[in-house]
Amino acid sequence: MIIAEDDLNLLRIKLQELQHTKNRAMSPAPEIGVAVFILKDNKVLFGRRRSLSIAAHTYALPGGHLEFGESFEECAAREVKEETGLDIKNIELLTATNNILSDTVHLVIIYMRARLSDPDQIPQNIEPDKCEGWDWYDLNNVPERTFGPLRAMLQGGFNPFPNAS
Ligand code: 8DG
Ligand code: MG
Repeated sequence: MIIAEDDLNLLRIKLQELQHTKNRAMSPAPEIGVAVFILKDNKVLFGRRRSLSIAAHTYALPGGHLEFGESFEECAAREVKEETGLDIKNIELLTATNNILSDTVHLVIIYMRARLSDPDQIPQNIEPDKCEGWDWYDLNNVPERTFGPLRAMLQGGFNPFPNAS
């Protein structure tokens, strides 16, 4: 039987998710995620997640897990590049949240902000198995199904823009 490359990728991602879920259940530990508000004019980049084990089908910021030995800024630049192809600059730490979502899921999320190195760059959907696509959203008009902790933060008045009152 010949398996198409796309199906193989999907299988790989499913396997990774299963492994993640299994690890969480076997040895629960906080996970460190880095999520990046990329600011362009008065908009922010969101992508709709596919069926990942956490936050499936919700809109979230580009980002991922902090790797061993990595700074927050390095992680932000790497994840943004891997997921969107964009190069970012002026990467700054904004805040962190501690989200205990269930008996097995405890996320510490580091929120960063950044600007596009070249403002004309267009986001590409480099990991189509993980994301349905990227788009710029006004913060007053964020997608309905934004990932819970992120939505709560924004609804609570958090604003990633500098000089926001
Ligand atoms: P990796 O495991 O390949 O390093 O990264 P990933 O596959 O891109 O990880 P991810 O699920 O996108 O993100 C890492 C963790 O951060 C995950 O537990 C979910 C959590 N997270 C939030 N809010 C956000 C957000 O706005 N964007 C992203 N990408 N992740 C978020 O709690
Ligand atoms: Mg990600």
